[in-house]
Amino acid sequence: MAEQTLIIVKPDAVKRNLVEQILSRFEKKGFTISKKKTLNFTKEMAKEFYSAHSAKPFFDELVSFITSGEVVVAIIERDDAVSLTREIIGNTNPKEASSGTIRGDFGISITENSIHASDSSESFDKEVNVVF
Ligand code: FUP
Repeated sequence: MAEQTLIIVKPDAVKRNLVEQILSRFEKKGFTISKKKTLNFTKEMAKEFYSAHSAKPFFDELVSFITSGEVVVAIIERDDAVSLTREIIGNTNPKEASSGTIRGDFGISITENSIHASDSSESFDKEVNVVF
C-alpha cells in the first residue's frame, strides 16, 4: 500500500539549483509528489523540527544551517516510501555515502548534506506538522 514520507531539499542544494535533479530521482523511482512548497525555516520551526537533537553538540549549527536559505519541502509517496527514500538519500555523512545516492553525489559535508528524509512514519507525522 502507498506510504508517505517527507523530504527537504536543504539550502546548500537549493543554492546550487539541484532541486529538479533531486526530485526527478524520486519520480524516476516511481514516487508521486503529492505536496510541495518552498519556504524559509524560522528558528522556532527549526528547533521544533530537530528537537530530537537538542542536546547534541551540533544542534546550533544544524538550526543555523537549515534557517540559512530557502528549502523545498515535499510529501512523496509509493509503497515502502520511508525505507526506499532512506536508501536513495544515502548515509548522513556524504563522505561515507555511496556514489549514486543523493548525499554521495551532491552532499558537501555532514551538515550541508543536501537532503533530509523522515526516518520513520512517526517522524513523518511530526515533521509534516512543522512544515505544512
Ligand atoms: P539523518 O536522519 O541521516 O538526516 O541523520 P541524523 O538524524 O543523525 O542527523 C540529523 C542532521 O544532523 C543531519 F542531517 C546532519 C546533522 N548532523 C551534523 O550536522 N553533525 C553531526 O555530527 C551529525 C549530524
